[in-house]
Amino acid sequence: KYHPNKKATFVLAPFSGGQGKSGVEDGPEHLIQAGIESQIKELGWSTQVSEPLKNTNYESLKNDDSDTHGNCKRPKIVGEATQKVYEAVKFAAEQGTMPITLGGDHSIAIGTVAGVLSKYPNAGVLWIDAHADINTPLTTDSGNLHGCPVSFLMGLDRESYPPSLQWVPECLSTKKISYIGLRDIDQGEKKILREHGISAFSMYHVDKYGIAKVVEMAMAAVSGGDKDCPIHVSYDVDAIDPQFVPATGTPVRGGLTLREGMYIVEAVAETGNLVALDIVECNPSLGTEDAHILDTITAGCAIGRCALGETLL
Ligand code: NNH
Ligand code: MN
Ligand code: MN
Ligand code: MN
Repeated sequence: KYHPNKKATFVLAPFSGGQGKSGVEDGPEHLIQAGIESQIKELGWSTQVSEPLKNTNYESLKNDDSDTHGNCKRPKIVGEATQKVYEAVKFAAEQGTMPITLGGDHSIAIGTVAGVLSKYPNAGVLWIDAHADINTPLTTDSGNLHGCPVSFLMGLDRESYPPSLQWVPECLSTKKISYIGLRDIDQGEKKILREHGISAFSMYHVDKYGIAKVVEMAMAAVSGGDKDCPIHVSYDVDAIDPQFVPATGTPVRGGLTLREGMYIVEAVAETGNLVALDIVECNPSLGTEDAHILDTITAGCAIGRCALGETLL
């Protein structure tokens, strides 16, 4: 419904400053090398590529130990990179194309979700992840900002934000997000989820109801009764079990099967309501053998194809 002309923009976000491990900045290049763009073209989409971070070397700035704010690590580069991603995603959406953002760590979703919500203010977000990524600068233990994007988008604990992230619009309602795949949530995050009544389907719910019912319930939760509600899927590949997706920074066992992971985006594709997709946290440096890298990157490509309609007859 939203993209009858089948135009997509690949927004490349080779950024790793939202967490400590290097290599995740190579995710976009590996996905492109593996053919994600040509695979989506084969599905009838025309594509273009946007590289908002092209002229900045964040990797060289990553070791600046003075870049901290309270417990938050590297807020300056996270603030700058996410703002660039925001502008690129916003522009891609305003042109009437579907932004497909390739990360990079999940902090970049600060930019993607804010960009998508500026074009589609009532969009719902499906956050597919082993983690809730809703720590605030006051609750984070690790200080890694890839564990915090959702709280910034909601404006939680706003007075604690580093100056470099004060540009982030308070754009995401606690009623417009639903999680699928959760299994490693920090205590402070549990409290936030509970206090705000945020919709969340953990692996327990996937086992209990099955993935089809869970996706249906998650879409209903973010749509608020609107059958045409636009949907942004922010897909952290660590939602899928590390036996299928091993090359990622914070693997957690007991995750989605590869088929369950693909089903989620197939079901969203079927509604015609998908307006944006992020594929994040592929870290090719963390495979201990070549097959680990290949499995991870091919799973990332499969998520992209399924979301853009591969399995629709
Ligand atoms: N909750 C932890 C933190 O805030 C882990 C976050 N790691 C992720 N999130 N990969 O998706 O640091
Ligand atoms: Mn590198
Ligand atoms: Mn995660
Ligand atoms: Mn994440």
